[in-house]
Amino acid sequence: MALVEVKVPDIGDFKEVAIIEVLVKPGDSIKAEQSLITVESDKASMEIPSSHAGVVKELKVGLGDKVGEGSLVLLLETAGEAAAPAAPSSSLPLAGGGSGRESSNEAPAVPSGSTPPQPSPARGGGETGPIQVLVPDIGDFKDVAVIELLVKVGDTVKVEQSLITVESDKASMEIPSSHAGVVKEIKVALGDKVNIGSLIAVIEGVGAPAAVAPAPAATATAAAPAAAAPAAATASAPAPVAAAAALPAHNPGTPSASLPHASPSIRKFARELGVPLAEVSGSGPKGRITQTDIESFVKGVMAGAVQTAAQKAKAPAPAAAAAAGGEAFPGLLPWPKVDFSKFGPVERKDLSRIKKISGANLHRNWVVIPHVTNHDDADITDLEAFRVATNKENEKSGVKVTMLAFMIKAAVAALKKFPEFNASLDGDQLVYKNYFHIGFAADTPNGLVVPVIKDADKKGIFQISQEMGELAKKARDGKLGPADMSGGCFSISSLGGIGGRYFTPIINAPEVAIMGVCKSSMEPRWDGKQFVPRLILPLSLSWDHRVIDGAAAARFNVYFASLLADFRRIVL
Ligand code: CAO
Repeated sequence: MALVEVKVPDIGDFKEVAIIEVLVKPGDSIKAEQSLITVESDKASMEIPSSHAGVVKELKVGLGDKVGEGSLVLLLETAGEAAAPAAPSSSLPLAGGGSGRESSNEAPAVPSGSTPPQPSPARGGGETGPIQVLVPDIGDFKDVAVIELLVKVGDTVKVEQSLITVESDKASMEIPSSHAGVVKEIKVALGDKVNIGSLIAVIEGVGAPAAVAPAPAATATAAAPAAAAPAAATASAPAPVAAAAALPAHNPGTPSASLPHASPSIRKFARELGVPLAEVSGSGPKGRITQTDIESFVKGVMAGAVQTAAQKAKAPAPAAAAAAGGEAFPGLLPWPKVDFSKFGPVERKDLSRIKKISGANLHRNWVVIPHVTNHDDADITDLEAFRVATNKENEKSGVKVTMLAFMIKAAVAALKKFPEFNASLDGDQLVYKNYFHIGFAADTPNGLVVPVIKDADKKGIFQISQEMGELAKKARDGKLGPADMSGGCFSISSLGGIGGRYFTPIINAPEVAIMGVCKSSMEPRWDGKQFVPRLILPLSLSWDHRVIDGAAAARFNVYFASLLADFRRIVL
């Protein structure tokens, strides 16, 4: 075991640069070359890698600290005894004239503190007419990807104004213009790989000579550990304009006016998620974009997408949108923030896991699906008498039959008669199912779950009752597995054991309809001659108007009610 001091290696013209991210913490096991901190100058950001592998013992820097070559970053406990303290000057390659670095004779890299190169004949010399702007010597940045286009055709640019941003795996850097003028053509596109001498743009010179040779736009050195290949990179004054072969014109996309501040790893993270950095507002120092900013951006976009779908399908959905956070939806009032304790004693409890999951699903389903609910009544006088008699006959079996088992059977028959109720939307297609799995909403101490009776068409009332009892128990005990709750075609939500008249059940996507049932009650019904007492079951069928029309929904309800009124119809 040895304690190694990991220091900032030669980072070229990066002097006294601020730490904008600390990427490790004490106790972390890190590999050699793993990034430890990110530093930033006004033109480039760079991750500083570790010279050794080991365990972080102590951090010697913090956010906002200014560092330069040789600054102690952290103490690292390494496994090998021979591990020598990191010495940037000896173990790490130098930028510009240092050890192991190849530099171009034509356009030497600028070591720290050296004089910038003199103006080349082709740059800043008061030229008019088309001027080819090339990638200058960017040191060991080879085949680096263009990650941002900072100008567009027609823009007037100054000397040194950044044109593009390139990025290696450790650092990003802006490439400046060698000339002032109007951008006539952009010759690179996002994702293109460039090297020294690559043609970036054609500029129509304005004729005013540039007073001085611009200083390096950015110098970024990603220092590799001693054993690794040099990874120094220096962007210095542009190389002389060479007669570069004209590259095919690219569509430059929509360049952003200003460079979003983000480290290479954050840029990579954003790219992987397809997040346009220019649209993300940074909450870090100097508006720097952090990982949290990107995550929040993605969440905002997702919520917005749901809202957009809601607007298309069922506009407006203010309550749902507001519940999701008004700030995501322009024009919508934010969710009220109230200090309830001002009005009386309060107690806070976290939502249960089930409530969080079911809440998110219900919310999505409510805002995305254009719900309509049809209410109807079923006369279940005879069926209830049959149910009571059946339970009496089978008292000893231990299986109690409730109205819900009959409704599951009736639902199967109705789905067979109206197949679009046994379907799911998949893009522009409707998927018709030739199986009949019926879900039933179960109230549990932790929240709502929907276990599914599989192949209800192949099961009798007793078997359905028995399975329902088992699934309901599992639900209450919190033991339902994903398989118990998946594959449903249609759901029934029964509040019959509790009370109420009618309600609007929320469709359990990707199903397209749900039957809500409330408590049956004795009501007077006209039989053609007189009012007679009948047991009436209130039905509330919610359906997805993208798939089902109102007339079909009314027919479904009428048929469902007719089955419950005379269950013999089920065998017809
Ligand atoms: N009308 C009148 N009485 C009814 C009835 C109805 N529609 N449905 C059930 N009942 C009676 C039952 O017959 C039983 O009476 P007895 O004890 O006298 O026999 C009593 O109400 C209790 O029934 P139950 O609720 O135990 O059984 P069930 O099969 O009807 O329902 C289950 C089982 C798991 C679905 C139910 O317990 C449940 O959790 N319901 C809540 C569903 C829910 O929360 N829906 C809302 C979803 S949206 O937020």
